[in-house]
Amino acid sequence: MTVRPMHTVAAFDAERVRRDFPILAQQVNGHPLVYLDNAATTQKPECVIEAIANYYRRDNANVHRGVHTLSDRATHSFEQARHALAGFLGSPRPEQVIWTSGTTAAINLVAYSWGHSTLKPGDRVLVSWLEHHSNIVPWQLVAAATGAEVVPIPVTDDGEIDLEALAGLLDARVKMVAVNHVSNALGTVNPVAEIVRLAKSVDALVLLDGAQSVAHWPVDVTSLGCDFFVMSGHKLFGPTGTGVLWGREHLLEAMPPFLGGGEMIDRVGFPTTTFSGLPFKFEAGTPNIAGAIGLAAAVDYLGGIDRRAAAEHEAALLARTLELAAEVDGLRRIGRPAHAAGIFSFLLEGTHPSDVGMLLDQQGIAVRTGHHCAQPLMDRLGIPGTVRASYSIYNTQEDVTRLFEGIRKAKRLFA
Ligand code: C6P
Repeated sequence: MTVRPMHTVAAFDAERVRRDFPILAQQVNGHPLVYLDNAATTQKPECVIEAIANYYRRDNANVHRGVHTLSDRATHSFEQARHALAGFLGSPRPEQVIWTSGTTAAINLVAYSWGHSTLKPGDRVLVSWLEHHSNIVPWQLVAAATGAEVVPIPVTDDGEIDLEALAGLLDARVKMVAVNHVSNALGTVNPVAEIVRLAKSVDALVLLDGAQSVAHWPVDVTSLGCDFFVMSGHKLFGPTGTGVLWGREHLLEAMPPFLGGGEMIDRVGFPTTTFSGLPFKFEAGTPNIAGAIGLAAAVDYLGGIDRRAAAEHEAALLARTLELAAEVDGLRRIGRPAHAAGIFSFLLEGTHPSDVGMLLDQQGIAVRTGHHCAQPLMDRLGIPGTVRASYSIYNTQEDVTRLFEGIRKAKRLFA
């Protein structure tokens, strides 16, 4: 599959990239918008918005059903989108790409389908203390139903997975190690190769939650060595309500359907029904056709970006952030991972995170505050939550400067 760039950015230029995102050119509360909530959701380039609008303007029809021209066009674009995502993720076959509504739905699919059919009393699923709730709760639900146990992998005070502790937890009871690629709360980039190597030493499967990694650098599921990889389209410049479960073919083949209904069947009868093969076995009901097409447009857009340069640009934004943070009395960075993606979590002495967030918003600066759907991690670190600034390809050094002007103003107001 070849990705055809819509346009090529010769040298990485955040100002140029920025102009592709119409939402960024607005004032919020009387100030130019500084959007630093990219870990929650990224903004969408014009080409993604256009792809969705054009689909509804010209091609809208249901897929895999009709003999008419519009249905044929919709089906073609929808399946082309699957090919695009397969190429983007380095999947050997497009059939290994299952459309979901996002990371949460993808993890639930694995937990229910694989978990219910495989886990037995006494089996263990390891998840780290760094996980988002969506990589904890589905496993707890399946554990409650099967008698398996969910065991947390310790993390260090710096916010890194404790690999020695992980090694100590591994034995024949462990059937699944489910961890994120990048922590949404702290930005920690987890050492996937080492985690996979350890998990494989006891023949456990590895599910990698890539919700926070795919937008920051190219991901190749084959070289990562994981068994399942999950992601959300809306954190990758695509629309909400889209996502992917990627899995090894033999595992997906062996897993029973999760949801039943149209699309996923071969033949329905009484008393028995037979099911479709991959990927349709896991795609009951009318899918998010426009969403898949929009996500493919986002992937196409990224094909025109020098992603290595973009990653270096984001690293430079984080480096400058840490320099400026060191100059602010009473500012405490939360988590100090050796390898971090463009996420900066902090607390300001004597203030509540949500008050800081509101004061920043008044200055047109969008950040997220709270527990970031990572309550166990907040408990582990002994804090109620953080203020989180998260960077993307369209953020600039000017945004970093504005963030710290905002922080200093908040500090003065609370003094
Ligand atoms: N994190 C954040 O602000 P969904 O909602 O299904 O698209 O993604 C869930 C999810 C799973 N794993 C990780 C690592 C995530 O960061 C998220 C979403 C957002 O941090 C919303 S809570």
